[in-house]
Amino acid sequence: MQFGEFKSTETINPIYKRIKELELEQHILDLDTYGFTVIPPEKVAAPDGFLERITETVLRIAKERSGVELKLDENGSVGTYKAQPQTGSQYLLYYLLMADPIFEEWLMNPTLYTIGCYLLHGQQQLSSLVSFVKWKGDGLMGGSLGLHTDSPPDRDGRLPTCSDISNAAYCLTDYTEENGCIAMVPGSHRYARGPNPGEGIKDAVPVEAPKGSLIAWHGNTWHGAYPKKTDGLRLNVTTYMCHKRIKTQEQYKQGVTQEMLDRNPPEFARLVGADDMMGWNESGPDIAKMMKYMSPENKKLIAERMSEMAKATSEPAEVS
Ligand SMILES: O=C(O)CCC(=O)C(=O)O
Ligand SMILES: [Fe+2]
Repeated sequence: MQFGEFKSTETINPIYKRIKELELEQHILDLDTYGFTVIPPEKVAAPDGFLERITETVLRIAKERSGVELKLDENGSVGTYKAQPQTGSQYLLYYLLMADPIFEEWLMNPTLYTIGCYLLHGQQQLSSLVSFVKWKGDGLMGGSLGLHTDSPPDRDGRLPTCSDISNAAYCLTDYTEENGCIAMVPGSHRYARGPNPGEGIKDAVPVEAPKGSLIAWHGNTWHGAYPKKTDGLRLNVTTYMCHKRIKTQEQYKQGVTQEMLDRNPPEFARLVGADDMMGWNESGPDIAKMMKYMSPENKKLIAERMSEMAKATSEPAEVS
């Protein structure tokens, strides 16, 4: 029997095939079972030297925004950097896609792209691209793990059972518990709600991974981070994607330039919402722009629906 070609799953068959080609089956099983996975550097498949280039770029941007020159083996400081939230031992660098073309290259990384596609059924868009810059100290949550979900909960804390969010940290430094790595509560993505205060801490595990790894998780998974006890930086690039029906954190749809769209494949345009016609004014939706960047699967679906409608209107009305 041939899997990957079923008619009823036409839109997800390409994702299934990509997962197999990239040998990510184990990681999909981890995500489904435990709500997170660690993809080792060789399966992240970034080109040679990419990790070093992106690390240097993040350090350069940190210097531009804070006035402080950071070194991987030394503790940092906030300097003149104002963006919140921040503590005495951590801040976040935001809106990185607009800061250097290397982040466009990262966004199109096949492994990262495929994980987002799987969790969000091909309907993913970039919500934020940030770097958590962390050094010795209590971290963001004052010494507690700060467990939370990335999917925005309802007012009563409930979440949909599907994933609305796919998040992934590309580790630019080694992740160990002592180094203040991310904490996960295995299986918590199935609870479809966020943690109550203090809940989940005893079940949390440190997610240890060498630099160059990609730690990916389902938006419902309870997670936080351990305080950093060692000297030096813990650095990452975190790519947070959301389903197209959800608001994005950063404003890529408005910010991305035509030049950026032109130098990247149509998948990039869809990730930054160039095909999103919502938010129109008296001129109505920009259907031509939507059609220009729409995925082949959606185009096919629309063509089929239109031909059905045309057929239905051309058939003679039934006389009773
Ligand atoms: O600092 C960490 O590793 C946790 C970060 C986090 O909560 C996130 O990226 O959503
Ligand atoms: Fe988070």
